[in-house]
Amino acid sequence: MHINHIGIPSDHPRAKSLYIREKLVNGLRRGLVVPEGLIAHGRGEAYDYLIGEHTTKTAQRAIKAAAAILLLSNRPVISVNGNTAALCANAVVELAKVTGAGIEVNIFYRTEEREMAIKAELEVHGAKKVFGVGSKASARIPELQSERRRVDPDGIYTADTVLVPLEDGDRTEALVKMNKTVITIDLNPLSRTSRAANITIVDNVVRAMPALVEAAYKLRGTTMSLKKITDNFDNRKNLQQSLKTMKGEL
Ligand code: PTJ
Repeated sequence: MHINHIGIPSDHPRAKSLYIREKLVNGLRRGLVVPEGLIAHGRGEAYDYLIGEHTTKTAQRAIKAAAAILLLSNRPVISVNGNTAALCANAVVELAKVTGAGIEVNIFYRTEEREMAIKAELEVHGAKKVFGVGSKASARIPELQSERRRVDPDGIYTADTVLVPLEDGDRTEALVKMNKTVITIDLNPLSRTSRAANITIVDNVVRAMPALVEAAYKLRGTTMSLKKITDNFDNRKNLQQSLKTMKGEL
């Protein structure tokens, strides 16, 4: 049995889940994550438990459709908040590379220090350009009151597709109203975000983001019609299927 430096034995039945918590706590200490982010994660954990803490077939279908949309888009952008930066900055950068997407920092609890910390974290993982930091976030999403309304005119504001992992519902609704295609990753299939998005991946961002990278690499090299994949995807049905899976687990 191996015990790591933070004291989690590798054969602990919930080791994986505890490692993820540690990543977030570490992110909090480094100024990426807000305390509220830990609460949000706790809610996510409860839903993760209900789907069996693995990427379901239903989530895989959404991941494939999301990868296809990202590849088809002219100006896709990945929106990054504190939790996403702490949990999977690496996969965000990789996904941006394979799909040609931009990366933008967009946070609910906005401070310049956090914006800079998240940008630096993305750069450590290889991001060359990060939108939305400081005065660059000079455009406004109409009808949105939170700090999330401030976006980069060269990023989210003019994107055709936006990936918004771990989101609050308001902005998803506002982005859809702006005629953007919105993809989200949210473990709660009942959230306003999940219902408002065009494609919802009901999975832990820790698994979904690397799975998106893999799907994008696969689809990039195939002759399959990406349009057909996206046309055949029905988000409402997919969400219902996720709920069924949760009931089945019970
Ligand atoms: O970094 P900031 O300032 O932008 O703040 C980020 C948080 C997450 C605090 C903020 O966006 C927030 O308050 O989010 P909500 O409204 O609590 O929504 C978070 C949603 O993400 C909930 O539906 C959770 O179930 C879900 N969630 C939490 N952790 C994960 C998750 N979904 C996927 N993977 C996770 N690890």
